[in-house]
Amino acid sequence: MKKLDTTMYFITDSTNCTEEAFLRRVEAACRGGVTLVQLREKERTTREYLALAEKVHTITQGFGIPLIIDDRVDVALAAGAEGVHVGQSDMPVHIARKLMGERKIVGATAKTVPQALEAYEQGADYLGVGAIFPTTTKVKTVLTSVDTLKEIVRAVPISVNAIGGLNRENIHVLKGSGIAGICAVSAIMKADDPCRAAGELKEAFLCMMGE
Ligand code: TZP
Ligand code: MG
Repeated sequence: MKKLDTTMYFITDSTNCTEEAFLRRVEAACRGGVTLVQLREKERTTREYLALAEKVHTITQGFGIPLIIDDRVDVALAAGAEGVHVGQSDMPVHIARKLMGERKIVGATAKTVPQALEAYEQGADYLGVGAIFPTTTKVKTVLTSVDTLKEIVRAVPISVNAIGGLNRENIHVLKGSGIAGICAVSAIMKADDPCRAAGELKEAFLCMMGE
C-alpha cells in the first residue's frame, strides 16, 4: 500500500490537550476528510510516543487514512504506521528509506531547491515546504517564499506540500504554485469544530486548484 494523497495533510499537536480531547480532535479531522495524518510529538518519551501512535493509528485505520510519524523511524515501524516524516536534522532520507522499506511512505522537509533535490534523490515520496506564513505552532523554522516553493515544485517530480500558518483566508497565495496539497496544524487542531474546519480547508484548497 503506498497510494499517496497529500491534498489535505493534517499534522497533530497534542500540547494543551487531554489525551481524550486530542484523540477526539484527530477523529473529527479524519471525519472531515483529511487525506493524510501526521502524529507530531516533540516532548514525549519513546514509550509515550509509541502508545499514542498506536491509538491514533487505530483511528486513522478506521478511515483508511495513512498515518505518518514525525521524526522517528523506530516509532513509525513499531506502531505499524504507514510512513515517517524527517526534517533536516533528523535521520537522512536515504537511511529512513532503507529502514522503512520501499512500501512505506517517507516524507521530508525542504526549504531550498538543493534540499528538495537531495531528498528526492534519496527516496522521499513527498516534500513539506515552508513555513509560508509565520506560525503559532512550536517549531524551529524560517519563512520560505512562494517563489522558492514554486522553484521546488518545478525541480522535483514528487508531491510538494506547502506548510506554515495556512488557513482558508490566505491559501490563495499558493494559487498556480503547482503544489499537491497543504499541511495544517492550528487551522484544524485549534478550530472550534475540527471536522468542519478540515472539510472547509480542503474544499477551499480544491476549489482554488480548480479555478
Ligand atoms: N513546519 C514548518 S511550519 C510548521 C511546521 C511543522 C508548523 C505549521 O503549523 P500551522 O499551525 O499550520 O502554522
Ligand atoms: Mg523533524
